[in-house]
Amino acid sequence: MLLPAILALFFVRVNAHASHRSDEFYPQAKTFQQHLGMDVVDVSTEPWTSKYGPQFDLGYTGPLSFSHLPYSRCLDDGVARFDIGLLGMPFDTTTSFRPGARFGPFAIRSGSRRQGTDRGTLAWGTSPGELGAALLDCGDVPVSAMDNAKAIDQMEAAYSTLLGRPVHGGTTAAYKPSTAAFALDGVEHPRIVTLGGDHTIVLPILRALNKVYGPVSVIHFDAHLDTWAPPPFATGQERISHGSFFAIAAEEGLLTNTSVHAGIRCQMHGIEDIEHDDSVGFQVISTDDIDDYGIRKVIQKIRERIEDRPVYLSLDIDVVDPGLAPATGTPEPGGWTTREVKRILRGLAGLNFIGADIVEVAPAYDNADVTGIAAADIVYDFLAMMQLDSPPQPHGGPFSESDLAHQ
Ligand SMILES: [Mn+2]
Repeated sequence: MLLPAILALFFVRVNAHASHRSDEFYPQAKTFQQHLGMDVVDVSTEPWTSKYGPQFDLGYTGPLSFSHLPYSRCLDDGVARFDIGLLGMPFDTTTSFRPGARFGPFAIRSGSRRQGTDRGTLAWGTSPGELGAALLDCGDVPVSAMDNAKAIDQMEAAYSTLLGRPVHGGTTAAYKPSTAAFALDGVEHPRIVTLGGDHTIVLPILRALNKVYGPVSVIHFDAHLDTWAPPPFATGQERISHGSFFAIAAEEGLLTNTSVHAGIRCQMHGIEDIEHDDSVGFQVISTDDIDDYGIRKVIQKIRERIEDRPVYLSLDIDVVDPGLAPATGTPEPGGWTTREVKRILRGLAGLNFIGADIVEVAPAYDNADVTGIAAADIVYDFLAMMQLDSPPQPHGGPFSESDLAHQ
């Protein structure tokens, strides 16, 4: 019986206090500023734009697109034109160990927020934006998380849809067409940088590319071979995993036999793994080759392997040491540094890239966003690498040719 009485008393007091406050703080209906003796500002004479200029997004604000690029749902929007599109494939249901790469596109875009594609670096000597390709974030493919066969078909359909779009044709005079010379129809096709997703996304991508270019070479940055033969007794769907998709692609005739791995250091079942890898069409550059032969030789060997063929680049973030990129499904200690990977990518500029991806970023395992930031930085490098005719020279500064370290 006591409680309702206490509550009733409380409400009476609160209401009385409220009306009392109103009278005390707003006598004669003055504004709050007037009451405090402040000058009254007529906001109509000082709109934001005349006082501070246009509204813009800060590095940490605004809707999330890659590096604040324009964003379009390109699968629907047949009007938006681009030369290089960024496309998320949030798929992770063929992962063998730690899942979570469906959040990769989000983590990479989030990691890119402080970047600008119109900003250059000393290492590149230019910026992706200056090189002329119209860049557009094409959003994410809404893939099924429940039906892998459907999801793989959805990714192929999405990639084919974008490959079939007319290109923008460049935003500056620096733009150069790059794919018509290799396309079976002789027409210039857009290029796509895909944000994975687990590594299986490359199978539907290669299927889509095959329809435009025929079989292609692949440069594959990864700690793992990803050419493993599907396990015995696997169902048709189980055969396709993020460790077998290159073997499936070779079965389907999507690859030339002139592909190359870079950064391999995984445990293997035996020499038969390497023999099978060879039959899928890959040459192996191991993680340790960078110490034994030097980074320039690593670059040279990749370039010699690919020559002037159309080439697709796929980079599994686990090629980077897990200390520098921990957020991935199958981490392998002893990897390349982010700096080494970035330097090799610069050395590949001028090859005939028809597309690229970065996969296996699983941000649930990240610390302080380091993996998402590293992945975004690598995507920035892709955008420059895919447009330049040749690798950039060392920046110079106080150094001359004779100061170059020889390896
Ligand atoms: Mn992989």
